[in-house]
Amino acid sequence: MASKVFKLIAEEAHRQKYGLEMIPSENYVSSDVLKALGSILTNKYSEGFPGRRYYGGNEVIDKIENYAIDLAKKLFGVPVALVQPYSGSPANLIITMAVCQPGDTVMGLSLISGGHLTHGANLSFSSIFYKAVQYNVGKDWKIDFEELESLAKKHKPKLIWVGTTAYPFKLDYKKFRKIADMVGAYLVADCSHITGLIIGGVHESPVPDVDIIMTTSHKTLRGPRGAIILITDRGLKKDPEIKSKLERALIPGTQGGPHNHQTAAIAVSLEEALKPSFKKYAVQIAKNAKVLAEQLGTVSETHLILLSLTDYGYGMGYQAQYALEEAGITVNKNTIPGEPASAFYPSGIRLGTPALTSRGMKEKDMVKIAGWIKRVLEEIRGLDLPKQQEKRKDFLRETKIKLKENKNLKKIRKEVESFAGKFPVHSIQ
Ligand code: DSN
Repeated sequence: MASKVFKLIAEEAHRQKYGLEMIPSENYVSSDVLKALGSILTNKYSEGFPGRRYYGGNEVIDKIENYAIDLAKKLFGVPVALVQPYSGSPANLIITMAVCQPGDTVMGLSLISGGHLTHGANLSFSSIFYKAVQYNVGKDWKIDFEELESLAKKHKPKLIWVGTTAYPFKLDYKKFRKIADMVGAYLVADCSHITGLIIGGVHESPVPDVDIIMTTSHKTLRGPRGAIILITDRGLKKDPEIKSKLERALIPGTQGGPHNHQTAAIAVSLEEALKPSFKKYAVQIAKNAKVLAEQLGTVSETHLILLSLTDYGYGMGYQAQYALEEAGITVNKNTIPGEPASAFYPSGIRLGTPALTSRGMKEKDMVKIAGWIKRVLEEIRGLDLPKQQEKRKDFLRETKIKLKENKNLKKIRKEVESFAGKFPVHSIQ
C-alpha cells in the first residue's frame, strides 16, 4: 500500500494549484528540479569537497558538485562558490563563523525593519554567540544610513550584513561599502530574496562592492531549498584565506554530509537561470509587483509589497492573513516599520509575485488579484486586535472561526480557485 504521505502530497498539490501563493519567499520549481531533488543522489555520503572526500565512491558526486560550482561562478561572475549549505540560516552561521570569533560584533538590519533573524536578531545564534548591533529604517521605510554609519563607528563591527526579507526598495551597496571600509568590516550581502532580480538585471549586482554573498536557492532563483555562498574578487583580496575559513566553518564547523540530491537540483536551477527566458521572468516579477503595489495603494521596487493595514484597524496582520487564506490567497502577517501594535500581533502583511509570475501571470492578472485582496480586507474591518494582551489569543481563535464561516470570503474563494486553476503548476512527469 502506498504511504499515507502521497495522499497528503496530492492534497498540498491541489492547494498549490487552486490557490494564489503570494508569500514572496516562495516559488514553483520546474519538473527537472523536482526530478533531480527526488533522485537516488540522496543515498550517498560525501563529507568534504570535490577531490577531498572522507568516503569513497564519490567520483560522480564530485562531477555533480563541480558542475554546480562552475554554474554558480558563471551566473554571478565570481571566482569562488560553495554549494553545500543546507539552507540560508546555516549558510549565514557558516559565514559568521568564518569571519568572526565568538563575541565579535555583527551588524544587520533589525527584524522589525525587514531584516533577517540571522543578521543579529534576539534569540538567533547571531545575537547569542556574537554581539549584535541592529540598524533600522527611517520614517520613509528606507534604510537610515546616518544611523548605520554612527552605529558602525561606535561599535566597530567585524561583519556588516546587507540583506532584507521585507523591504520593498532597491539597495545601495556602494553606501554600505563606504561604511564598511570606514571600520574595516567584512561586507556580506544576503541576497536571498532578490537574487532572481539581480540575475535578471532588474537590481544592481552586489558583486563589485561586497566581500561575500549568500543566497538561498529557493526564492526568486527558483531552485530547490538550499543555499550558495559566493566569494568576490574583493573578498579574496581582503582575506586570501577566506575560502578555507568558509570551508572549515561548513565542515567540520556546522554541517556533515552534503545533500547531493539538493546540489544536483541547484545545478539544474542554475542552468535554467542562465537562459535568456529567466531574465524575462525576473523582469516580469518586478512589473507584476509594481502593478500590484499601485493597485493596493503603495510602492514596490522589488518582488514584494509590505502593506500597512492601519487604515483597516488596530493590529490587523493576523486577521488579514486568516481572511486571505480563507479566500485562497496565501500571504504572511508582518510587522511594519515603527510597528504600532506588536511584534507578535503585527499591523501588516507581506506579499509578492515570484510564484504567481512562475505560473505565467501578468499585469492584468495582478489588477484582478488586487481587487480580490481589497474585497477580502473589507471583511476584517471591525475585527481590531484587543488592546488587552490577555484577550488576544482567544480573540484570534474566535476570529478564525468567524472568518471560516464568512460567506463573502467563500464566494471570493470560488472565483480565485477557478482563476488559479487555469495556470499550470509543474509536477514530476
Ligand atoms: N523565511 C524567509 C522569508 O520568508 O523571508 C527568510 O528566511
